[in-house]
Amino acid sequence: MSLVFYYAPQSTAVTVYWALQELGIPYEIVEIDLQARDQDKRGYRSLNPNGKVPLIVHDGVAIFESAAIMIHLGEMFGVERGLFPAPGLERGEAFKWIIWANVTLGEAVGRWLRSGKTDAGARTDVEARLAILDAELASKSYLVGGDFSLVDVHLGSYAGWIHSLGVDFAKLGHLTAWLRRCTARPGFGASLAA
Ligand SMILES: N[C@@H](CCC(=O)N[C@@H](CS)C(=O)NCC(=O)O)C(=O)O
Repeated sequence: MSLVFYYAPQSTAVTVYWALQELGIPYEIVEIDLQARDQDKRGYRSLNPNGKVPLIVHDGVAIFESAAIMIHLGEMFGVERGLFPAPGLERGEAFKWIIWANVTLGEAVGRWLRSGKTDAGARTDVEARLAILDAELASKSYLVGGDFSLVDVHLGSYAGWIHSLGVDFAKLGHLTAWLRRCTARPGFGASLAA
């Protein structure tokens, strides 16, 4: 098995870095210097025409988009390690939350950031969508299947980033407690230090 992970610190790629720590599988890491615009080099664009990180190349197959990478790693390596649900209803829930983060939550965050954080409506939408996650976590310790999984890695990484942008989590007690549980894991610490 060969797995090459294209990474940049303080980027969406940190999510995948955390997942790889949890999985404990061997991989080669290639740092893409976004300031130096390594992502525009022809060799990189031939693997990811979007010119963005993260990207993995698994046995010669290039996979971009953090949600797709998380699902792929979960299916291939997570099930046997108890970090991703087997095919079935919980697998459907895993897809639901990972896609929701990138599409629905991400849409509001992107709109808010593109306005230079001045669009109050977008900010309200970010908070309303985080409240959906908070309500989900009112009755459970982790998002899917009762135990920590790559779904928590994906959404925990995303939620932590949103918090760092200055969104107040004071009213989101369940989300905050879950985020503390997730980010206490060594894999999270390692992803920040990388
Ligand atoms: N939808 C993509 C977004 C990836 C993305 O926006 N990556 C940023 C870093 S956070 C990037 O590589 N930017 C470089 C550029 O746009 O030149 C994903 O989830 O993987």
